[in-house]
Amino acid sequence: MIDVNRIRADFPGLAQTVHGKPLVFLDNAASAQKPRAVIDAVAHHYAHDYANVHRGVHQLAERATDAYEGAREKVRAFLGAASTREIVFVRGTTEAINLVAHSWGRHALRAGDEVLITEMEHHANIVPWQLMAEEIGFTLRVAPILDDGRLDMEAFAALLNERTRLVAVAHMSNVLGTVNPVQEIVDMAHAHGALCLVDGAQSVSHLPVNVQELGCDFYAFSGHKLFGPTGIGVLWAREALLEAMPPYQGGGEMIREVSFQRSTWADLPYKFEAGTPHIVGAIGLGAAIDYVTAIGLQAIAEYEHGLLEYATEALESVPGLTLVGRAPHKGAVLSFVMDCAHPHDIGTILDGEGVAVRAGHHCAMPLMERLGLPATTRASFAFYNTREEADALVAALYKVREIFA
Ligand code: 7TS
Repeated sequence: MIDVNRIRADFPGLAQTVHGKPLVFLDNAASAQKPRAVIDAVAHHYAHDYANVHRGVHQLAERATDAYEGAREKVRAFLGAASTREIVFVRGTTEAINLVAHSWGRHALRAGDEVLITEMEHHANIVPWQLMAEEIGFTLRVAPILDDGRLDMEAFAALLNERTRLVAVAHMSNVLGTVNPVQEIVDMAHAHGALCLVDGAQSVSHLPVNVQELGCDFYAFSGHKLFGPTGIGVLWAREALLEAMPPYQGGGEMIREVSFQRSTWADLPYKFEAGTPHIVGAIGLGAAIDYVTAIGLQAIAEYEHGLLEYATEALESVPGLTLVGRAPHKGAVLSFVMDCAHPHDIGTILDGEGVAVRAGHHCAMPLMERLGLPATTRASFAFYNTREEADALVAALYKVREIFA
């Protein structure tokens, strides 16, 4: 069970007022607040153990390397991966997908091949494929969604064929909250000889993930949405795939030997970690993983499901408000529009009431076009949010009605 008051006490960022009102932070899908454990791990490392990794012969370099590689092991266990050789530290989900598109894509894709994505993808899982499609000449295909925000599985199945080489799909939509049936999608992709990349940016902080159980081939996520630092994220991929893929960036750390004639590559995962990495970011991410693991992702998922049900019913009571995204299996993301006000104006009024949400296209412009909306307002919950905060959101929305309706 989640003891939300005890959890809230761990997050110093939550205990403040904005515009004279208690902060109600409902912008977790954009980025999450940090627990003291993460802040302290980062500060401690900079204060006591800081040095570059892998190269020094001295005590601090050894401590920094141990902490950095220790974080990699925490990520491995968190994802249920077979080996730390499969855990590549990157800047975030965006860089992870670009790495796959540029390295695997350039190596494996040919003109005439197809990459299949969905209508609910974030720009980070659209644009890298467009860039590579332009270069290589493969075709980008898009599986549609149903009106309630579910993926249209029949249409998805019909789009799979012998030319499909990769299916790249969000585990959970950042706009609709939809949780996609990833295991089924992976099985369908594999049955057609295609690989499957899962964009886990929104899922890792809300539900248990085990890459070996999912059976996918690539999994990407960002540390900052998992209560860790910005600028650090993870690409997990099967070892055999990473072995076959050429380096993404060249430089220090990623080589075995360099001469002016030719260079050879370091072992996994270092082949994909050119340059000095975000050492302290990785250590902070390790602390974040320890934190959420101690609470338990299953307990988090159950608690947030209760919040979602409560907030959904509360928002439905607001006259003139329409929820966008009603999939039966969804995370605690509530996008909505109101008949009386523009999403950005709603966001501004809510901010005045202390309620932090996001308004706009949420980096999913093709999805907004499918929905026939220029923008939505989005309240996204984390396990430190409460039913009282959902009530505060609703009260602030009544204020919006008072002002605009
Ligand atoms: N994929 C999904 C599904 C996302 O929600 C995001 C970020 C990304 C990829 C990119 O992650 P990044 O850490 O590399 O930027 N989504 C959001 C959002 O919904 N609001 O701000 C960022």
